[in-house]
Amino acid sequence: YIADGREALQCPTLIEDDRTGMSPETLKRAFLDNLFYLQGVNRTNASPYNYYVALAYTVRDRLLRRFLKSTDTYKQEKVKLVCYFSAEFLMGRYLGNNLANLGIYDLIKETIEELGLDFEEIIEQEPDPGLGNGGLGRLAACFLDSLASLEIPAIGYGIRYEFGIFHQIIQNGWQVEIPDNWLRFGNPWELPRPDESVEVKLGGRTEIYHDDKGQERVQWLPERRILAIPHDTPVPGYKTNTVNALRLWKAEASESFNFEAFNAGLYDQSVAEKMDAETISKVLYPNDNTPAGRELRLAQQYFFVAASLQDLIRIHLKSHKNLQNFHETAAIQLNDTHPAIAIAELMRLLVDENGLEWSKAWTITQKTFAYTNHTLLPEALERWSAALLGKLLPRHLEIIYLINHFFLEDVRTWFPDNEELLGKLSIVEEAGWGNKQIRMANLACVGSHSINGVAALHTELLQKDTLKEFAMLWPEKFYNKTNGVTPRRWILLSNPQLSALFTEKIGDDWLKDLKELRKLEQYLDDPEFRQRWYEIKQANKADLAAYMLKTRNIEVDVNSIFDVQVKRIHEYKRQHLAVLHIIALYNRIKQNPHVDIVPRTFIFGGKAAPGYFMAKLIIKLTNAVAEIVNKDPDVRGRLKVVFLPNFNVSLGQRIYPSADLSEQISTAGKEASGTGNMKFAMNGSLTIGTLDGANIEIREEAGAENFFLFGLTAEEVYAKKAHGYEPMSYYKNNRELKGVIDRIKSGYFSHGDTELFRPIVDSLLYDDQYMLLADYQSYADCQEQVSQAYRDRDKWTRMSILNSVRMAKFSSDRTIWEYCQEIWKVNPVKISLED
Ligand code: KOT
Repeated sequence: YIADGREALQCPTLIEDDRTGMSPETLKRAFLDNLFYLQGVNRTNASPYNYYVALAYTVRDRLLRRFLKSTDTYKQEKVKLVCYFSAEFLMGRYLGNNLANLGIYDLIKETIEELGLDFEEIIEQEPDPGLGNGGLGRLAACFLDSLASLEIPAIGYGIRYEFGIFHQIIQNGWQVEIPDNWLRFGNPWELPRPDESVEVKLGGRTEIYHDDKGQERVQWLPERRILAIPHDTPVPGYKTNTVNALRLWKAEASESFNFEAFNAGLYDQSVAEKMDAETISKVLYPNDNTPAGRELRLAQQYFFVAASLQDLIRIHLKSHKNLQNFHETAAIQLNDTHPAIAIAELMRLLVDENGLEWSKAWTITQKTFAYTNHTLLPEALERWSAALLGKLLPRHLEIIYLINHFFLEDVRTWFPDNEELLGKLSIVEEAGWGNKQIRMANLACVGSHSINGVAALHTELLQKDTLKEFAMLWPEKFYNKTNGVTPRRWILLSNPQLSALFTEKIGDDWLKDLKELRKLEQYLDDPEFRQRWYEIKQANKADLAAYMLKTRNIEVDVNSIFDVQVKRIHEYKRQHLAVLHIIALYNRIKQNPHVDIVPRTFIFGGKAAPGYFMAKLIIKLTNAVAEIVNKDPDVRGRLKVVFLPNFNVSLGQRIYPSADLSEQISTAGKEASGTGNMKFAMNGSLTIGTLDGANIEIREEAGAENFFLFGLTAEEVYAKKAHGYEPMSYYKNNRELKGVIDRIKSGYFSHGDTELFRPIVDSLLYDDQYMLLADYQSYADCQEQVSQAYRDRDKWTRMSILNSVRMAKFSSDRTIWEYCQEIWKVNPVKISLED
């Protein structure tokens, strides 16, 4: 067998049954069987969605053997498991990814096409599972791919939200949110495991009692119990036998509770309680870089963390007699502070439920947890009011007070008489009027053996600023782990043509070791190679142009610069800085309709948190400018502005390969890392960016001469703020900038309404927290350099090639390997398929 893919699967079994066989005949039979017996349809009446489901099951069948083998091996070999705790996993569609990682993408595509079906159309049927907001959730997904690809025993723990991130539509230029009912038609990828359900307690009070030895102990008398039902999705590595699990918990009413109410004749009450329980995993909070602060959100966090810890303790006790060495079984990574309540929960489980001594339990807890911080924005740091936390989790509040008490006692012995330091380090913040707040970042720092930032600058600023007291206390706990993205989804799947070119020239080792791409630098001076590079970019642009025509009815010129900014909409990310520049170009054309401008297509995409007024107004402004610019005959196809609705993982896969220019223009010191910046560069986009987050490292790797740099540095931003920043002076002293802002003020983009965009104008002129006006001229000048560079196709193509082939550092394989070696202390485990 060569062509049947079994070789690629390294699967020695010779059974050619319908659920494992890889010959085209068997695959076709399996596919048609899944159409008929699982869905009750046949070739005459099947919908494209039916075909998708049939294919999904055909692929899932071929994952299961390795999935179970992986789980069994982990159990038998008592390996240390990497447990990624995250409230968000933004996985993107599974079908194409699983085919690619199994190494059977082409085989299946051909087989499906032999049946006369449209493979692309089938792939597009899958709802994009949007169980995350943006970078933080997508990072978790890239990490799972890398963990499995590096053969690391790992599990992702999170919430099976019934509704993911809302679907965004644009109406009259405004964002409108539509619920994302992604599970409506079922989910072929998940395996519910009701037999492994666990109970999660909430509310109530605590009580002191005496155990059989007369010891004084505390127990929690909860008010409610909720069932957590695990749903496992297999996560295959790229061409390995490792298939790890993403275990997401669904909340349901615990049967006993229901039953009692039912028997008491309180049928309606029992139904109400059931609905109440299910609310917990109902919907993802759509906030990025802002905390929700709602009781239900805290319930969600505790729910998945409590269920996951019970799961891990159950696994541990299968092969160990007690919990003394729990930290040798599980390395738990906290994806930001969202799961940080796990620290108090593990203490409760160890001390209250398993009778361990406090200090022993504390040592185990600290050795188990590691914390990743994802933001420097002070307002994004999670705090829970002690009153709210105590109401939902009374025992945890007591435990947090105890942790804080012992911690501060230690600090006092190390630094006597330093009340100010104590105040900064304290997990409990006294916000006045007896209003206590629990600082989750402080809890995470105290309860973990490792604290990391997600890019070099970010980690540096954490140590110097946000977490400086902790860095002073425990410098050895701090690590930098610059983010990365998986080249499987973000190059191989997204950009098949570029991938084919890579593989043609250097073989396919680059997919497991992105450093291999450096070998392509030898083709830099080869005009034929550059021509092919250029043609691939143009072909990808043509695909996106067709998509824009179809979805937005906007015609764009593939010879214009595709200048793209896709990411969550946030003031610190400064989408509106790009809009100011577009208006400046527009004004130049209006002043001189014959001015020579390199044609550009400005493409925006991203969601605003539904409660974030300014972000929503920025979307409206972008669309308002698009409306005027796109229809103005003076502009004559030189400028186009397109806001693509509902930016998500699937749309990202279309967009990154088609971009010429990647906009990474956050105020320096505000974007922790960014990961879109990496996806663009890998696909040959050039970056215009500030010295912020991972941009700095991207520029280092690509070479400064291949990066369009502008703007203040983080240090300059702080200095300017300290010396009293006056945005108005930039407005007064810069004629072009004044013209831009006056154009908005005048109501030109708002049908004469001078009030609509006033909040944006006022915030820029009187506050400008994110220093758009200070960076404006530098940005506009830099954009002029971009235009000039684009005029020289050969030069641009060389820069594009160098960006792409020098991005090895930003493979999440590199990131994950560092976490494994330095933080988790785990090694690969080979999965054998021999019985
Ligand atoms: C969300 C809520 C509270 C605190 C932080 C966040 C957060 C941060 N959500 N996403 N991030 C982003 O995480 C990415 C992955 O590390 C970074 O690349 C990006 O800069 C963060 O903004």
